[in-house]
Amino acid sequence: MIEQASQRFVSLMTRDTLALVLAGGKGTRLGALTQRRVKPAVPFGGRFRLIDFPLSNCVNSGIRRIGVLTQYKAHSLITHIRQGWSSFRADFGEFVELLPAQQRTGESWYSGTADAVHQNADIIRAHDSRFVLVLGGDHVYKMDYGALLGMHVQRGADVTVACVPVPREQACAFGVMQVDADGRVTGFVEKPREPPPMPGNPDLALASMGIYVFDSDYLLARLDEDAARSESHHDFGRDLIPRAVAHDTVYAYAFRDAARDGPAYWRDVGDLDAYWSANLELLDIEPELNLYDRQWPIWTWQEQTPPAKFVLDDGDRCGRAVSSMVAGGCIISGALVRHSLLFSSVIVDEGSTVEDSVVLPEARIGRDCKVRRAILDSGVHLPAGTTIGVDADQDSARFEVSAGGVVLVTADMLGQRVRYDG
Ligand code: ADQ
Ligand code: ADP
Repeated sequence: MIEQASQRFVSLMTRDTLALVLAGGKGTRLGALTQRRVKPAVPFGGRFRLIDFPLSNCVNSGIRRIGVLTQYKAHSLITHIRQGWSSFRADFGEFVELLPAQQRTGESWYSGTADAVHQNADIIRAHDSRFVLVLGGDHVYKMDYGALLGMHVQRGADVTVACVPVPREQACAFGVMQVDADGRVTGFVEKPREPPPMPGNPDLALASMGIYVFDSDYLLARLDEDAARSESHHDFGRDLIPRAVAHDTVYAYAFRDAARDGPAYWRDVGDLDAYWSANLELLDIEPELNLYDRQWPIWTWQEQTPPAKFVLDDGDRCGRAVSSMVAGGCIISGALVRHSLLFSSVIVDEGSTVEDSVVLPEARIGRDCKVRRAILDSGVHLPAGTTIGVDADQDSARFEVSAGGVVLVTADMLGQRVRYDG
């Protein structure tokens, strides 16, 4: 009975929430993968784009009023949102709407994450929701935002920030928080050089996930103040959240996996190595991120494709894939694919071997190629006999090589024309 009553309560809150997905940032650490497309539009998991994760989390949590804030290189992101996320019923009060930088408040384009939200203050006010949930558009995770909202209301917080513990040496890439025994945030530093450790655990630091719940009136008032402060960067992590911690009531929501009794899966695919390993981790027999979970599906848009096909070539070589995921439309012809993730409509020709690689849609690997530890961008066409991941000097002369030795190949690097929304 209590359970039922509290579920009803959560559904009232999720319906009274406007989610704003920040998807305009000019991330640079994914190198040439974000040369044409903003990071939330980067393909992930054989079928999805990064932004599908926060958007699916919203839908699965019962939040169906969503704005997506775009600015930098938004073409493929806009195409994807239009194709995959525009069928909400406006007459039910449900929508995913694009909020591009459009100089609603002055002469400038979005200058920081808080400014991006502030420039849409009139739209937020018009939607008249009690809560605003601010999300990054580029993290991989499955999260019920209803639980986060529930805690926000229970604690009577002005702001609630979702957080996970991360190894301390990685914490300088995040906002790092300190909390008291009650879960109240007592300190917040954005990307500190020396991240403060978690009490009793010197190897971990508590990272902000960049996910914030605000009461709408509170948020709009703080954004007005921030806009007037000339010394501000107009950024949530650098300005708004630290000030809220100093002056107001900020609580931390620990993102946990009840089944594992530990921190939940959350990946900030910050650089090429993290992108490559987060994709290949999906090939584990029991991956931490289960994409086959019918309780919490990840939605997307994808072209209709015929099934993946594995064929013998003339010399009777068997086209096969082992420890791999192969999306629709792929043809593996007399080639071996091992421990790799192939997105849709990839073609691998006779005599080639693809190992430990992530191959984005519509790439073609010609005959007798050897590809190891690589990321092939969409539309890449490797000429017959190409080797990648075999000769490090040759790779670094032609392609982008990550710190961890993963080779990124884009169509531009091969002087090839690219399909614009790939
Ligand atoms: P970062 O991810 O480094 O840190 P940022 O680059 O501001 O912060 O990006 C956050 C999100 O906002 C991304 O989805 C990005 O695309 C988007 N964004 C950035 N600038 C934008 C702009 N001008 N207009 C629209 N969208 C924009 C943040 C927090 C940290 C936290 C990490 C978690 O600041 O405290 O630890 O997220 O990854
Ligand atoms: P000019 O000063 O010759 O107009 P700009 O490079 O400033 O050249 O602008 C060229 C066009 O691009 C203009 O139409 C301008 O409005 C548009 N523009 C400039 N900056 C941006 C931006 N950050 N986002 C979207 N459009 C922009």
